Amino acid sequence: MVPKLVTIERHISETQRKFPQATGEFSALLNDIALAAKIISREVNKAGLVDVLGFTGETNVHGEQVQKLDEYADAIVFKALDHTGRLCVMASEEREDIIPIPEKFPSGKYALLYDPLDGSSNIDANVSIGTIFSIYRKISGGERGLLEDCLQKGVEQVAAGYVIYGSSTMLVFTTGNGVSGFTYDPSVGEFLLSHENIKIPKRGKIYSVNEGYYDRWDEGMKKYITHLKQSDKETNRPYSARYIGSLVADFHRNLLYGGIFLYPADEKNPKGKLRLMYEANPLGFIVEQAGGYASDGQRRVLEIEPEDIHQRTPLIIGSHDDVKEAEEFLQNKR
Ligand code: AHM
Ligand code: MG
Repeated sequence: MVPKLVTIERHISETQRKFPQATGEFSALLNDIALAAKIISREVNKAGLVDVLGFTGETNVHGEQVQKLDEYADAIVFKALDHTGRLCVMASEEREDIIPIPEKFPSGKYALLYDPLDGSSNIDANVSIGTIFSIYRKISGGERGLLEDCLQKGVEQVAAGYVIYGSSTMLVFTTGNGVSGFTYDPSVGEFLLSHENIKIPKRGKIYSVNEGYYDRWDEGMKKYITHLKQSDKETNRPYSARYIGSLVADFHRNLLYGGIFLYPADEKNPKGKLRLMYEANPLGFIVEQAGGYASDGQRRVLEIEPEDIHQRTPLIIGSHDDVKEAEEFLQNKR
């Protein structure tokens, strides 16, 4: 049987027919992001060969500076999208300030925020890493984008997604009509629909947290993790512990199997470690679209009013009932 081949473009135009309110304007943007993903994926897959080929020093075989992969990924995303006329501004986890669209290119209606290579400290061990992105509508009045276009609450996102560079490369995204997953087929150079309408189980049996920090946690957090380890047939406890230390990979697994990921505030990181704009909001939008929930322990992540593009937040994300239960512990209600 010949399989149904659905590319990102086709999927978006078909979604548009099902949901007349969907505009399909993201088709081109997502395709440009997919192009960046293909290039980053190629480089990530070569990472292990760098030593073998002997160009770990300052220069590569072409006499060019060898960039760190995360800086390279940052530049690729920017270059794949700077000239399209669809974006008015960008912001990257790798850069201090917002990134204007070069004057020579037209300005557009959207702002793109991205974490070019999350978990990049894992590259040398061949662990899966990812690119995360988030798209907002331009709200400022002038022709070019400003900081205020980037500094919007997560509920204002119009699209968000991530690419996971794993045993295969996948692009998972939402434009507000459910979550779709595409797997990259390098032999044809296309991302093809492989996971339609992803839904996260209401309750999982996996917890993902860096338990090495146990001593730094507050009582509520300690009590919650102890609770997950205690046996109880009805609620499927004890849960299994799974922590890769690479957010996209931990999140992706929990999205498919069900489970909860926690990076709470602790003594050393009173605001948590992860970034609201580049990590928590995009994954929060995706998880909610899949039927899950994202919290900072006290409130819904998507409703946090951002003050700084690099601000950190505690992140508790995953299966709906698990995150709600964790909130009860973190708010000392249990
Ligand atoms: P990065 O943005 O510097 O790559 O850090 C983010 C990563 C996440 O991928 C992961 O969830 C977290 O840091 C792990 O932190 P820790 O090593 O403290 O558990
Ligand atoms: Mg990151």
